[in-house]
Amino acid sequence: MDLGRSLRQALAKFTGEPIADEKAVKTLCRELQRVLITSDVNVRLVFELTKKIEARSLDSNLPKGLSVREHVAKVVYEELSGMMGTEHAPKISPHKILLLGLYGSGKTTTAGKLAYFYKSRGLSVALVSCDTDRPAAFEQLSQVASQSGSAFYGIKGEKDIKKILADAKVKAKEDIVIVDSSGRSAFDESLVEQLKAISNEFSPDEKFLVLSADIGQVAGKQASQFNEAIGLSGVIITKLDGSGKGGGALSAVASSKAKVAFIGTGEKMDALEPFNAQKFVGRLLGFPDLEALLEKVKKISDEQSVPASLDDKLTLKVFYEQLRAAKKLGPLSGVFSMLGAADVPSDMVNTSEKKMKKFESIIGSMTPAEREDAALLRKSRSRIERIAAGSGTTPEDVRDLLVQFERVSGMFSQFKKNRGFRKKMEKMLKGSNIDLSKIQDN
Ligand SMILES: Nc1nc2c(ncn2[C@@H]2O[C@H](COP(=O)(O)OP(=O)(O)OP(=O)(O)O)[C@@H](O)[C@H]2O)c(=O)[nH]1
Ligand SMILES: [Mg+2]
Repeated sequence: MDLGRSLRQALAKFTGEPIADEKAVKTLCRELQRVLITSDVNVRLVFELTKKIEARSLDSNLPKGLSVREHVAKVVYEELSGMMGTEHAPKISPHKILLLGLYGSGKTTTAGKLAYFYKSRGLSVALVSCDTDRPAAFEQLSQVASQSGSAFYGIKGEKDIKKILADAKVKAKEDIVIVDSSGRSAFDESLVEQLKAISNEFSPDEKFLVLSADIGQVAGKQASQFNEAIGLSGVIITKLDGSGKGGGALSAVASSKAKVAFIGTGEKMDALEPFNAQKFVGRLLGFPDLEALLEKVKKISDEQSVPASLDDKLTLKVFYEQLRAAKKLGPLSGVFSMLGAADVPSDMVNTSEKKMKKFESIIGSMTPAEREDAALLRKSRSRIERIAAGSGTTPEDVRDLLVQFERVSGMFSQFKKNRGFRKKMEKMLKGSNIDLSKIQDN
């Protein structure tokens, strides 16, 4: 089961709802619960998350320049990112790293990937084999070192960690020195002893616990155990590419006292990246550029001459500017897909784009006086015909725009009396697909 796909489907279902109201938000939250619990996210975390999403989504104080759908998408993105963790900025300067963890978690592979990571940032790297227990560990790390183009140190068959590390200390002049250690089938005292001994000899700057995403929320418990016993600088979660439990592993570590530092997303040397929860969740939700998009929306709405107060009148001119603002955001289809509504039938997206273009040219063909006072048009068939001819549309199209505009104006004046305004506006928006919710007083 693909977490990203399920999350995108849940969000697309919401953005495709006719009305983005309380009921739709509740349905979205239930859907998110199901998806996240399937990804082995702890049930308590899931409920905390959806409670926050629900409360923030239904908050009637919409941030400036956002429609309800954009707002909810942003809230889901922010809360999910918050639950998955934070951001790690790796030190790109000489330092020493110890990798530790249970059997098969990916320590040795990760040593190579980290080496590759630092090498491609211009640092020289050495790998040191301190897995004195597993017979083939020495050869495996030596291979990984040559794959990643790094130096390799170790003493084959040597069981004494002190000797290995003393030897490496003399020989290794590289910027980054990474020690690979033995695994265990479970957390135990003998492993803690061994890791403490390595720490004493090697004095690592970073101690990274390597965990496989397969273990899901158990990752939280392991992170806590190792953190208490030896003090971690971070956790590396591997095999995120093949596991349906990645969400569970990441969120569990985020809620422990340890933090995710890197994630592994494949067996190849380049399949490792510093963890960034927002980037990760953005990718899952299918809008890697959400922040950029929202920035754009905000910038444009700041530039707009939206009615400054409730006493201002909504004119066709403002309507036109709103329309232009929406167009500046790029093709609507792109905006839709960034909001996770990739599954909206393409003909629906195309129709609304076409309609927007028409509206824009119709308003462009009006005189300034007509844009200020739509009543001039309502009464005059000849004006409507002139505008239709000037914009290459039909009088029907012009009337269609006037009807839309009137519905919006009607709601705008109701806003003065009615706090439930936004919900009605959302209903309206469905028909035009123009983001008129920007016409508001805050
Ligand atoms: N798909 C995938 N496989 C991975 C990833 N990281 C490691 N593996 C695979 O996981 C298996 C175990 O990896 P190792 O690096 O040997 O694990 P280890 O922790 O060193 O294991 P021990 O030394 O036995 O404790 C190998 O087959 C790796 O190729 C990853 O991010 N994605
Ligand atoms: Mg190993």
